[in-house]
Amino acid sequence: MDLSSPSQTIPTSCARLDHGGCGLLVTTENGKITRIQGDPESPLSRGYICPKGLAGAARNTHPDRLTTPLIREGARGAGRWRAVSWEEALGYTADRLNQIRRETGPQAVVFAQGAPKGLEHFVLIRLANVFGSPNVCGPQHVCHMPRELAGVLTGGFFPVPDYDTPTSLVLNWGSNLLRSNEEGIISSRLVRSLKGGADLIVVDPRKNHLADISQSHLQIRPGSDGALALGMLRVIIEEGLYDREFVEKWTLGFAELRDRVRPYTPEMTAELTWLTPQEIIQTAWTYATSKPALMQWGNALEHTPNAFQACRALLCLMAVTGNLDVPGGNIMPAMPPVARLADFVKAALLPDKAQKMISRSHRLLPNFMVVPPPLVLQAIRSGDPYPVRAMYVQVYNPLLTCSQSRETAEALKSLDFLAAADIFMTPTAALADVVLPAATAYEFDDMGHFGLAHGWVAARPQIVSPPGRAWPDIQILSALGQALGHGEHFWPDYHQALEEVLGPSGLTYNQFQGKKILTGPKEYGQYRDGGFKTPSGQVELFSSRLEKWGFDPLPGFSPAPEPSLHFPLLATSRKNAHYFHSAYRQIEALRKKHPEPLVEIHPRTAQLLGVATGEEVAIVTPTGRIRQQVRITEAIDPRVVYIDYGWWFPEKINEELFGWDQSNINVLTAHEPMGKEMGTPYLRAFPCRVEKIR
Ligand SMILES: Nc1nc2c(c(=O)[nH]1)N[C@H]1C(S)=C(S)[C@@H](COP(=O)(O)OP(=O)(O)OC[C@H]3O[C@@H](n4cnc5c(=O)[nH]c(N)nc54)[C@H](O)[C@@H]3O)O[C@H]1N2
Ligand SMILES: Nc1nc2c(c(=O)[nH]1)N[C@H]1C(S)=C(S)[C@@H](COP(=O)(O)OP(=O)(O)OC[C@H]3O[C@@H](n4cnc5c(=O)[nH]c(N)nc54)[C@H](O)[C@@H]3O)O[C@H]1N2
Ligand code: SF4
Ligand SMILES: [Mo]
Repeated sequence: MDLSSPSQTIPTSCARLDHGGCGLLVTTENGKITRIQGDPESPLSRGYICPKGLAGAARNTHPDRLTTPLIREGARGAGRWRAVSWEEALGYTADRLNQIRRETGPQAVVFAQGAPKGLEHFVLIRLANVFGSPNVCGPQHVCHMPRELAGVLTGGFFPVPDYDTPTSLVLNWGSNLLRSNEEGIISSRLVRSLKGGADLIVVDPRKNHLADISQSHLQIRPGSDGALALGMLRVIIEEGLYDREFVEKWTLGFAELRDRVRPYTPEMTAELTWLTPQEIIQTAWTYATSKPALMQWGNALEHTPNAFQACRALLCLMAVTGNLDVPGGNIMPAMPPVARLADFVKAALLPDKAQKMISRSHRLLPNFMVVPPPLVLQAIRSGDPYPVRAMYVQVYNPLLTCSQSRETAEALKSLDFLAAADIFMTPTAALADVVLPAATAYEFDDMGHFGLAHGWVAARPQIVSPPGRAWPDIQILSALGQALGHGEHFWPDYHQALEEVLGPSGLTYNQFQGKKILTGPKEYGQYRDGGFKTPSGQVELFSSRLEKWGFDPLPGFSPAPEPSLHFPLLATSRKNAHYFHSAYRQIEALRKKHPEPLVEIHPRTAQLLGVATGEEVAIVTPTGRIRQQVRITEAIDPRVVYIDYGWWFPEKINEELFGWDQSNINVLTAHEPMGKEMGTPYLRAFPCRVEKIR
């Protein structure tokens, strides 16, 4: 790419603002981005672009960007830094990590990352494997992995909605694509299905825009999705609405499933979910008799300890209705011809990883290879199952995004060594010993979606230069690998990492860039030759592996805690259209749209509490207390409150860690109880109280 060309428009794929992957056309003049538009030719987004995507240039040129490596001078979190060269920062980091490896063992160093942006997540895992640490940590226990692992254990793959074929029904369950586009599943694809005539059912505690345009909105009690799915399965089985041929030929454990769901009568399910028996029966009938029907299932399912079981129940629904791996249903993604993930991350260097991970003593699912952060934080504090002394954190702000923030902060403060790579100084980075400035989208050659189970990878070429001394994360990790003494596993030039991934496709990066996106050939119903990729070759409604590992082999439901006198309201949340989790509150164009944290309350509840729109209130749980401003809305049930998520205040430079604990929802959440399968805590559906501040 000629970065100095006076004016050019370059096709690329958006990310690093979230991970949606919209096709974009980016115009530059004299090395500066002057315009970002949606690319109408992108098969994923067809010209769509969201407010965050439009703010991409403002983010890159923001005056608060980190532009030089920093080493801590004063006390942890005091905000006193010394600007240093890359050589000094990486040399210092490598010395500290090597010292801890020598003294305590490689497992005492944890490599952590939040939601992946591009290739850096997989280079980080490679670094951990090369270093010898089994402990890679991240939010997968609350993001995608409950759905993906439940999918793999049930039918051998993660079933994604097939928006490329007309469908008759979209069952939209705990997902809000119009605000929070997902990896490869951009709202424009859903909208096209609806315009093509598909009906829409929305399962959501909130009357959002999708609910407004739906044929039917099930305003469900937060955290009770698993019960609704079991109740629908009962109706479908008892009333003979299932796909007999598919069930007989291709499923294992139908009789056991029938017994399991028998107690979930419409009446009992109605009590658990706050719906009516008629709504449950009607939804079961519509989903089972609309051919084909696809399920747009979202992240809300993954925020209670019941997450994995709820996802299993939804998979059983897809299977028994014959909507699995059929055109217009939920299908097996067509994987592109790129390097195998296990090869790229050098998994073979650590064959006994599962036996060595911090999570081994918690007996989570044996094929869940990421340690849930609560277990890392507990190990730091307790030394159990062994001491954890250092963390390398990139693209991650756990002080805001992990459960039980105060515990998280105490744990991070007690580490012997913490390094953080970010593009801005965040509350988490502010606690570090070394802060490394990362380059962001448009500032280096990258690739999106490698290693994710969605079926494509996208080119993201460099368009402008990074500010100051910022480096791409993959370059930082490669140089750190070399400084640690593992040069043979890393690259003198980070572009070689991209070429390594592209190897099997036979394409150079430039050729890949020309194609924009790589995917595999789509083939429906491959299971007909050779079966599903499960031990039985069938869709395991009753999972033989779950049984062997000591988990419930059938989908089950455990209700969330009931509200009480002291904590009478049920809290939940959703993603914000203008931010990505805790990120980008410093970008003026986005902040203007949503300047303060808002807790949403039904008018009747607000009246009982004597609070009004705009008033600051306290929100309290047994774990903590925060403040947010009231917004009154009829879109929710009077028993529910929606708490804004991800709030810290980059402008509060004189307050402790930028006011990280003032309005942060995760001050209210707790690591325990956690789901047996993957350690998922209650991020939603927890009781709380709202207090007027007098
Ligand atoms: N209560 C509650 N908690 C939640 C959720 C919820 O809904 N409710 N959602 C959960 C989910 S689904 C997820 S995925 C996690 C997300 O958790 P996180 O990944 O921690 O979320 P972010 O706030 O996006 O933090 C990412 C950080 O990366 C930085 N960054 C951006 N681009 C780059 C880059 O290119 N390089 C580097 N080095 N840094 C970069 C940003 O400035 C930001 O500080 O949170 C989870 N936590
Ligand atoms: N703008 C923006 N886009 C994003 C992100 C972001 O932070 N901002 N984050 C990205 C990431 S990492 C992810 S994982 C995805 C997540 O995106 P989504 O899957 O859409 O998840 P959420 O927005 O958290 O919640 C979706 C819906 O669940 C509803 N909900 C809340 N509680 C419950 C419940 O108990 N049951 C049911 N059925 N519904 C409930 C909410 O009202 C909301 O409408 O978005 C991605 N896209
Ligand atoms: S939805 Fe995500 S990928 Fe698409 S433009 Fe917005 S930030 Fe970029
Ligand atoms: Mo996520």
